[in-house]
Amino acid sequence: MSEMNRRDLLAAGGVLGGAMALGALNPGRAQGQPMVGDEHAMMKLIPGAVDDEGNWTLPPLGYGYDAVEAAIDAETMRLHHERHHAGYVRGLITAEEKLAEARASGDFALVQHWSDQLAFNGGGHALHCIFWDCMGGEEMGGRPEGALAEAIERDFGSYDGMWGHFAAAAKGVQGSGWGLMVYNFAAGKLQIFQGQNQQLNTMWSMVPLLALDVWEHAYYLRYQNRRGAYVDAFPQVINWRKVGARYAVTAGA
Ligand code: MN3
Repeated sequence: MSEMNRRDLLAAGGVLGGAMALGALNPGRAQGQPMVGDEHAMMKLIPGAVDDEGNWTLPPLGYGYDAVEAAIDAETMRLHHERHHAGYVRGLITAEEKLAEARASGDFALVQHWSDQLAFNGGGHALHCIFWDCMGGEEMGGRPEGALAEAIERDFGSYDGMWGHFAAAAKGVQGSGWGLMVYNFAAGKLQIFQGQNQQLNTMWSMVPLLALDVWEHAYYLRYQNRRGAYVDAFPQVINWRKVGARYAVTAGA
């Protein structure tokens, strides 16, 4: 890894500790050990999802609710973070508790229900952590740089090609969901997906790098039903350096 990438990673919220190498893909954590330390850098692909003890938690945004007004109003950001995202964290914890109870009792009558809840709320928690991390900071509104910019040219032809595809996908999600630019580690390339709800339309071999929430709760106060205007405003608040930091970890760039 180049010194530039290492610096960018450390700047990306200070979340990506020293051992950034791909060895982090297989941290070999012993049962019961807390999930902390440099060997767990891959966990930081979902920034702030767990606390220092490895428990699911609602992470701070890392900027004020009014910091991304160019695209999203402060009240929407506050409600989205404090209520919607917090609700997914509670739902994720509850689902895990109920599944632990089922294992202890041997009664798996509700395993389908709680597995659905685990996927929905766990997907919601992970994607919101990434969504917040894609925005804000001094660099927001810029363009991809370095290894990520090269990968975008390689896999989409150009930045404009990528953004045109991403925006169309985000605007075209049927109902509630996400626009997602991901790193597909099965093929070693970038792709764009249309997430449905919080957990559907995945290929299981992907790490979201850029995530745009297109549930109505993400934009309705300012934009009402004009999802397209919300998507078109999003580039003004994207922090590509943080997106690039996630790419560097997943691709080993
Ligand atoms: Mn949301």
